Amino acid sequence: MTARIDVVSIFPDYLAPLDLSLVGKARQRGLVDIAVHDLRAWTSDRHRTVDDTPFGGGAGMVMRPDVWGQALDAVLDPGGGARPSGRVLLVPTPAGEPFTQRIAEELAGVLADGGQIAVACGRYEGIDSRVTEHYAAHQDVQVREVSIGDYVLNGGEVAALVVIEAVVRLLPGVLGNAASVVEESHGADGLLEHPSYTQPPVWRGLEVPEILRSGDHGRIADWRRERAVERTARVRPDLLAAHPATVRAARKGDAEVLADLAAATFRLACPPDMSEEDMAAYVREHLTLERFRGYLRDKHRWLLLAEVAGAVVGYTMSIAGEPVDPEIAAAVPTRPTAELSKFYVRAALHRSGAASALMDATLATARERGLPGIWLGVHGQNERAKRFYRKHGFARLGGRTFTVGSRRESDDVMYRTL
Ligand code: JA8
Repeated sequence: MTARIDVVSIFPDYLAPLDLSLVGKARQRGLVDIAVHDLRAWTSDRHRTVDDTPFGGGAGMVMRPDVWGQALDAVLDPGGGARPSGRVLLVPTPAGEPFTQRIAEELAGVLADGGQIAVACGRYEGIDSRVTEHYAAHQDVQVREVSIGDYVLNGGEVAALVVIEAVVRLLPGVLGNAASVVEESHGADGLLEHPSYTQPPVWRGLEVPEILRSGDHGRIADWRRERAVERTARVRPDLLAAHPATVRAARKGDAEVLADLAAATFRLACPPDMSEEDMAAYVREHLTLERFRGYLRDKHRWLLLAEVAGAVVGYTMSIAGEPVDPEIAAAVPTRPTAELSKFYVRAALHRSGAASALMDATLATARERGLPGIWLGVHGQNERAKRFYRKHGFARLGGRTFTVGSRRESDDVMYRTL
């Protein structure tokens, strides 16, 4: 039995777009049978009345249950028995549950099994509440009141178009390329999409990111995942609740991702007035791929990575051993000691829990190494970082000055016992 959708509205012409594009083609190809009905066909008075004033008072009009009952009995044919699979009465309303890709998948499942969806498009202040109550009590009708977003439309018709398009494209045979269904935003991994680019390589002075033209499919996949996670963190941090940060030790093969991440995050900890040239010079000198390969081989260092949804979003590097700076050596109260030398998280993920997970793992690793305390240097003006370190048990020991490029900078030195 073909999938069947009935739409009931006082403005059936509003549903004309269902003849077009992908949904129109699916109908022509017999993949789905969609019928649009005029609610007024089920009125019985001279004026074809569908609404009346609300009991209890208030502005506007409410749609009459008797008219809707006639209409829905006719299109749903409950108990008619001809349709073996599920029936759904779908009511778009701002008071409904949020319509999601998951609901679209469930509705597509009902249709694919030969079921039926009847969409009731309300107008005015909505439909008399007894209508959903009545059909919800019907053994083989599932009532779903859904909202397509937190705003108010003039009626359910546009919301019905949204729901029908989201559902029909999931029906077997509708989309040519099945992979595009699972690869896109709100697919299985619950992340927003990475940015996409096509020809030309330079447009109005804007270049396609070099990595996408490199042909290195492993690095391209990593880059896309990082951009997807970053975008999700910025725009929809709520979606990241499903992807708690995890921490692991960095391995030999991580040198490249570490160098990229270090170059991207270094400027976050720099004073706001530091020049691009000074920052770039520091990155070229200290944060190269070769440097990280060396760091990863060094027995006195341990590097940890924070990952969110499979993307590396932060790292720490710690160094066990005597402080090189004699002033710091004199100030650190316990021996042996270690320096928390680098602690960086991508800016978009600063509030994601990745930093705390990294800190917890870094301190745990220091304890496993039998270290009684750990110190760090943080730029004196980096109040956000200092607050974070204080929250994680660090306290100020003193200060130090050092050079980046042409500038003298001053750090706070902080310390905590383990
Ligand atoms: C409305 Br009236 C009416 C009916 C359905 C919907 S869905 C939405 N966002 N607004 C208004």
